Amino acid sequence: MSLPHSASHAFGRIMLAHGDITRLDTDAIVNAANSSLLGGGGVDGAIHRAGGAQILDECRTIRARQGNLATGKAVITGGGKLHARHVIHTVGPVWQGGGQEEPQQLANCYTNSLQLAAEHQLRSIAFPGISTGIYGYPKAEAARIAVQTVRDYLLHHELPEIVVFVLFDEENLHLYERELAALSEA
Ligand code: AR6
Repeated sequence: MSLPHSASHAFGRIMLAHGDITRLDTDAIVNAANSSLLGGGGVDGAIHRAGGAQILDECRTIRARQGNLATGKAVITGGGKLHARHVIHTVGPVWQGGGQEEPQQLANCYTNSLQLAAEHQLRSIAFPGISTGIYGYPKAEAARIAVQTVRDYLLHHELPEIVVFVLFDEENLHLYERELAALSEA
């Protein structure tokens, strides 16, 4: 997937794609990892399967150096066999009803991933719907936080130039379309 096949725009820098994030050739794709950094199911499993052992090796090295990755933080590895040159691994919050700082933690995932991409001079980055699978975050609320956090970041930063939200399921795709349409009308 070289370009999002279903694109919407907000300020020309946010796009939507429907499908598998491992097929994107953005400078980085973001992994919805867990704090062990050692892989798992969902998009994490798909990225490690498609990217091969190099990504896991680098994750192990990072883990040996700094231990578990805290919720909301992000680290970067190479992309292994992926089209993307880098993977940014971030740990979304497990949904516990919303009173355990989950909204702020989810926003931190997006902001910290974008900052890391900018520090590495990356021009394009693709995000999955962090926490909206196994971690159980309500999808509508997660879409709102993702779009607003990225929009706010882009207003004040030149890099990354392009942000792609890659939605695996149609429900998420429609929620993001709605959020972006609301931004355009604002
Ligand atoms: N491309 C894009 N999006 C995907 C893909 C894919 N290939 N596969 C799934 N999704 P999840 P989480 C969507 O469960 O909720 C792992 O075990 C999926 O439909 O991958 O943050 C980790 O190791 C959903 O909308 O991540 C953690 O233990 C979104 O990606 C835990 O899951 C996130 O779903 C993290 O849970």
